[in-house]
Amino acid sequence: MYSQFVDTGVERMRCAEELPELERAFQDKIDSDIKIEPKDWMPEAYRQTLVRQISQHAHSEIVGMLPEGNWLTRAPSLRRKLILLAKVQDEAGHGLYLYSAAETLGASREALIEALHAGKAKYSSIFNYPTLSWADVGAIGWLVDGAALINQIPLCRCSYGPYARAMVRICKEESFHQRQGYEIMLALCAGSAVQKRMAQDALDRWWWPSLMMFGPPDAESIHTQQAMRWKIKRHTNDELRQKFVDQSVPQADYLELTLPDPALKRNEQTGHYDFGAIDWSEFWSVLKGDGPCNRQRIATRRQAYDEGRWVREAALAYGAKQDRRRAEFS
Ligand code: BYC
Repeated sequence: MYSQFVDTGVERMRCAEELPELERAFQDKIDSDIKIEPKDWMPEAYRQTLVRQISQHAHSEIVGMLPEGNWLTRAPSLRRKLILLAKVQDEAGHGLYLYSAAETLGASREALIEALHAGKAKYSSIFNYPTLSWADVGAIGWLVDGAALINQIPLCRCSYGPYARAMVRICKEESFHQRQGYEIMLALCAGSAVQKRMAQDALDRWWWPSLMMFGPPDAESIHTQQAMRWKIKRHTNDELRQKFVDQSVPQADYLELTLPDPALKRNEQTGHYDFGAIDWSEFWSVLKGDGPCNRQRIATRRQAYDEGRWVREAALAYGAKQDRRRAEFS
């Protein structure tokens, strides 16, 4: 257990006296781009912010397997099935690295998972929408993984070492995910009229929820300012959303698809694309648990956890047996 979590009266008094100095030294480290590591002193609010963000991120990866998992048995060819299977497995891996990163901050994985299953923990709003056709798998890869990549590349430079390092590998894999999605869209758009319509329909349904992935507008983002001071976040929600729009317009043009936003227009002065108003009431309603699939997602996760209990028990029993054997022979 790290020294700042030791809750003795003496320790608390010592910390209270030294707090301003510790906080100054901590912020100096952040300002000099020195990574914070698990055993370093950190303000409690920094630790809690990281546990919140990393665990929400881990939950998003795990719940994020479900919309695409829905198409594993229905992928249109063996090649597509293999690729999708690999992608979904990558997401499970991302969830596990991220739970491990949260554990370095003293959070217990069981407690985090319990909060998810109780409907108390957040995960990305995007995974509460249904996948109605194969084109949705393409749209998720292109747009959702594309948005994730824009959000997550800056996290490779996050001030907390274990999170930043986990993000390096995650981003490499996300980049493959984005390309597999775009390649599905390319194939559909070069196919029959029906396939092209499927691609357009998927784009119409996934576009606005993808913009919401970046979080509320800066003016309503309660955590951004402090998270940027601590260099957990390097850009605001609106900055990243704009980057995503600017990147997606030429990609949609290449596919000869239409982004479902009549207000979308290049602004010659700023060099960016202006876009229409986002329906934030839909976003907040999804966050409250009232999106199209929230209840189904949590029920599926709970069932998977219960049905996997014997695997966890068997792995623990095997580990204990190995430990006993090692002790006997040493
Ligand atoms: N969905 O002050 P704000 C993936 C919450 S994984 C749900 O701006 P912050 C992928 C926010 O948590 C995608 N909740 O917060 C996986 C806060 O609520 P609390 C996940 C959202 O933290 C598999 C409140 O709204 N990526 O892409 O500064 C397959 C106020 O927001 C959302 C990550 O987790 C949302 N969209 O900024 C394919 C990346 N947005 O906690 C793809 C890491 C906001 O006060 N996370 N909220 O109750 C981040 O970068 C930041 O946490 C966010 C939000 C930009 C998401």
